[in-house]
Amino acid sequence: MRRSLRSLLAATAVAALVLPLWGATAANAEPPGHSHADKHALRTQAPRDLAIGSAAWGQRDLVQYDRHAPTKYQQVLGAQFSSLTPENDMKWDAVHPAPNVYDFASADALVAFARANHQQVRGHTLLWHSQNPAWVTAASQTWTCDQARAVLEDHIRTVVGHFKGRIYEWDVANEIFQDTWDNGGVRLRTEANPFLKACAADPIALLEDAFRWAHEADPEAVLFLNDYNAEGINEKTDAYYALAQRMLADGVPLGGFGAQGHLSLLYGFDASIQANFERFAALGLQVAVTEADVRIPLQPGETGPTPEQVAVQAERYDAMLEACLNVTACSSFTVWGFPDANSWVPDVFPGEGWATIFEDDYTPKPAFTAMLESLRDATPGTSPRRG
Ligand code: 9MR
Repeated sequence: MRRSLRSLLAATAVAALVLPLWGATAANAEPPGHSHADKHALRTQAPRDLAIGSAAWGQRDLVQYDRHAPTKYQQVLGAQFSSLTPENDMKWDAVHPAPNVYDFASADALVAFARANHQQVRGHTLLWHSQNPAWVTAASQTWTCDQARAVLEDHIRTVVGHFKGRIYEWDVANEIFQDTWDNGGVRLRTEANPFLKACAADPIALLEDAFRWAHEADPEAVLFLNDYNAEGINEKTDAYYALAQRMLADGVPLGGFGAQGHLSLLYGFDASIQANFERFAALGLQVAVTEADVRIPLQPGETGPTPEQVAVQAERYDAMLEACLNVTACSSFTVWGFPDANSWVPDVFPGEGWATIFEDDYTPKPAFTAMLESLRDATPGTSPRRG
């Protein structure tokens, strides 16, 4: 819902007053400790069974968890969200630090937190060019395609198998296409991604098998392609659309397409996100916003944005959510962590920040309020998963 800045700020002030009353609630389950849905929680206001998620870093924030004495962060995470995505805990370097060594401690802590708070978990991620352990980077220099396939198959079967029945959506392949500005333009990352590189003669065969291995390890999980700059209809999403058609024609268990949703106020908003979701949905796929945040360029010396920037940020978050709400195949909407102090943005984009929906003292921002209202206004219906 588009609202004036004044009404957004007023509504946010009200939300700030009532939010401390939250308890852990679930969109589709009796909330632990509460018999009434919390009207100020994103998860309870979601229509159909749209999952409302946040990234969380188990190793940093969830390993220490006492459900009777949660930290403030854990209270908010449990109260507001019905889905968690491990921000780092299920990545290669975290779960597979050495050949034949798997370490699920922090990912298990995240899954345990989710279960205690009646939350679902999105798995992230199995095939990516980043955050691979040093042993993969080193070994991949001499891999044949068969060797790369064997390493990837073992990893996927082991990791997906470990979490079998506890993950509802897996980002099997993350950021596998280059951008328009990369050397060679939009094409599969057969240089940066060590697995695709080793199998550069036929990278799609490897990719398709990655989905097959994941499906065999957990037939219930919906398997996603996921990328950034993948919100609107553009050259990159055209490439994904063609890839998805090919995979489906080949009988691959591809189940969804995820647009990460990392936006910046330095750029305009591509309003074709809904049309983009609709074309993937027309293929029979689920769609999702998987990593939403909206970063703001901050003036040197300023830690906060202008009121106008705050309002535009709220509009952008809300526009992504509305695109999801308007497409029934949209199964989950996930923000990429909170509060601002936990955000990846300032490390990677110096001079930009304030990107999440909660301030560092957990005051909800106008973006939160806009999303809460849009969820309340949305038409109830059935989900793609329940058909
Ligand atoms: O938020 C994640 C950050 O903590 C890590 O340091 C970083 C490493 O690349 O990955 C971040 O998450 C990324 C996600 O896994 C894939 N899409 C882009 C996200 C932001 O970089």
